[in-house]
Amino acid sequence: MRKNIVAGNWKMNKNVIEAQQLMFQLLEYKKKNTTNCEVWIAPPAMYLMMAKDVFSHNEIGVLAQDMSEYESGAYTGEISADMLESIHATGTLIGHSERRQYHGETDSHCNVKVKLALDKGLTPIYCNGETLEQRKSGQHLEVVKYQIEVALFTLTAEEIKKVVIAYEPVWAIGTGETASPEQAQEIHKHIRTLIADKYGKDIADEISILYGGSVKPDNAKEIFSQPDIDGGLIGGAALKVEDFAKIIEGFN
Ligand code: G2H
Repeated sequence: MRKNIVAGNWKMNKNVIEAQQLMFQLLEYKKKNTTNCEVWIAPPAMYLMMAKDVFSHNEIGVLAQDMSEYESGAYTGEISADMLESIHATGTLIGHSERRQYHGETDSHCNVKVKLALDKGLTPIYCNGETLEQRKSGQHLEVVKYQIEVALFTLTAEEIKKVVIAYEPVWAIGTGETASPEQAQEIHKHIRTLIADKYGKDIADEISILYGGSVKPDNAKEIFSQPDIDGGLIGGAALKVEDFAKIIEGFN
């Protein structure tokens, strides 16, 4: 059975005091409550070590928001797969639309990063999704197909089983606009079918596909109830423990 996952992407938010406070609030919540999904967070890179200390018994998985496509060397500002492995991170986001938009990341870069992460035993959370223009012109299924094929279809069956996919329509990110549960389900099913056609149904059924884009406490349950949606990648609503907890409880 594939995993249900709720992952919080903190993006570039919180100073060190605020970050520590939220981590302890999350730890407290996790100790007091049984959750029906895995809970992961992706804090800014400079707080990853702190997160590993706070969640010392792996109560909450710790993800990077990005990782270098290079193994090591003169790449100022970058974080390597080896560094993430050495702190026992759970994995890393790869190809978030904000990385694509502001840092020129492409599906080919993502393909290299996914492979590097897997080689180090990290879980890659491969983010993809169409823009508003692409949806309006009816290209969304084709765009997502291309993204999945380029970034993932060089992997072996054993490798792709370990990938988590996050479908995040760009038009729904941080805009307050959410894809309807039916719109999201359509794409999630499309992604699973693409994987089934290439690797077989058993493999496709093992892969967790998360939805991201303005998930909030009041819409999480309905989104998570769709058959091919296995959780969420949460941005703004992951910054307050009360909101994040309600989203996690969408699986109760
Ligand atoms: C999508 C999501 C988390 P938000 O980027 O990655 O952000 O929930 O704020 O739309």
